[in-house]
Amino acid sequence: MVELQSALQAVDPEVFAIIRDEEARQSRQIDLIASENTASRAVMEASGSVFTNKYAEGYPGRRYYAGCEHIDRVERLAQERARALFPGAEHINVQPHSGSQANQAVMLAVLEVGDTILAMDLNQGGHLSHGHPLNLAGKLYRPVYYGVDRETERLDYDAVAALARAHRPKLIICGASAYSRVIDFERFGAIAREVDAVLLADIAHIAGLVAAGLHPSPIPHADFVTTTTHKTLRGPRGGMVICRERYAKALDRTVLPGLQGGPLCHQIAARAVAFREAATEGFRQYQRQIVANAAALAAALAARGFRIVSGGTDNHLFLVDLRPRGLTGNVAERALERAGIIVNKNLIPYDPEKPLVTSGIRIGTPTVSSRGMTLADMERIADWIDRVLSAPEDERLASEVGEEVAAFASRFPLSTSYV
Ligand code: DSN
Repeated sequence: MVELQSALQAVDPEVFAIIRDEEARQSRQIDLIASENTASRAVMEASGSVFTNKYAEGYPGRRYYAGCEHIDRVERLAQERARALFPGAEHINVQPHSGSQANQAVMLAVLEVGDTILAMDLNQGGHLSHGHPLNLAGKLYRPVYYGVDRETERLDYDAVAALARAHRPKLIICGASAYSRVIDFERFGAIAREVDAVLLADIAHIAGLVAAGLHPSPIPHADFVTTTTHKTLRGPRGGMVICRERYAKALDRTVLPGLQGGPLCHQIAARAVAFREAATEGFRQYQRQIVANAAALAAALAARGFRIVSGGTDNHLFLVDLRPRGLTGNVAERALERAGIIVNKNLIPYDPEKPLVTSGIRIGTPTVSSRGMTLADMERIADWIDRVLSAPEDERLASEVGEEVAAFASRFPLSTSYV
C-alpha cells in the first residue's frame, strides 16, 4: 500500500494530493450516509492488486481468455464464501459491476419488454433501479408502485397484495434504500406465489445485517436476491446476484454477454476478502453495533424534538422529518456539511417537496460504527446535529461545531480489519 502510494506520488502528485485530501476529509468528518462504509485495508489492497490487469470474460473454467487460472480460483472462492454467508443460496454470480446492474440482470433474465413489475416507489423508500420512469427499468417495463401506509409509515402488505392481484406483475421487487423497518420477505414470497410472479429481494442496504442474522433472510422466499457489496457488507464497490438454480443459466447469460463484458477481477478478489471478513464474530458484533447506534441516534434526536419517520428504526438507518423544525432537507444537508457532518437530503413518505429539496434527511450508522463509535458518541452527534439545525444559516456556529467534529472524528481510524 505504502509502495503504491509512493508510486502514485511520483507519477501523479496531483491525483495523489487529491486522494490525500479525500482521506483527510473522510477522517475529519462524521459520515452518516446510510449507503456508505469504510472498507478495510485488506479489501482495498485486493482492490488495488494486479487483478486489475486481467480480462476474464466468462465464468470459472469457461473463459474467453487464456491466463485465467488465478482469477478462476479467486472467483470460486468469492462464490463459496458468499454461499456460506447466505445459507440456502443455490447459485451466485459475483460479477455485476453494481447493484443497479445486478437488478438489470435479473430483469433481463425473466422479463420481456413491456412486462409489468411491482416495486416500492422511490419516493417512499424504494430504489431508482426498481422501475423509476427515468431509469432503464422504467423505460423498458411497466412499473406499478407500492408504498408505505400514511399513518404508520410502514409497508402496507395488504395494499401490496391488492396491487399484485389487480396488475398481475411478472416480477415483484422488495427491498429499499430508505426504509427503517424489518421487511417481511416471507409475506412478499406468499404474495408473489399467489399471483405467479417472480420475487426479487434487493438487500443492498441490509446485506450485512442479513449475513449477521440481524434481519430475516430473503433466501428461502425469493427467486432472486441482489445486493451491493459495499454498504453494510463493508466490501469493495460492486454487485452480486443470488438465485435459484433453475434461473442460473439465464442469469449468467444476462450478466455476460447480456449486460457486461469483462468482470472487474480486482473487485472480485476484494469481494472474496470482504466475505471472509463478514464470516467472523467481529463482523457480527460490528453489525450489532450498527443497529444499536442507529436506534440510539434516532432516540437521541427524537429526545431533542426531531420527528423520526415511523417512530424509529430496526436497522442501520432512519429518516428525519424536518417539517416540524421548519427546515427542508437541502438546507439541513448543507448546514450539516459545513459542520463536517455528512448526511443526504431524502424524500420522506408523501413528501410535498421536490427530490432536490425534500422534507427530510436520511441518517445511517454503518461508517461511524466501522470507525469504532459507540452509544455515547451517538449522543454527541445528536447534540451537534441539533445545534447546527437550530441555526442552519449561522456559518460561525457551523465552523465552531466543525472544529469540534474534526477533533473528535480524527481520533477514530478510517479503516479497521475484523479478521
Ligand atoms: N445510492 C444508494 C443509496 O444511497 O441508497 C443506493 O444505490
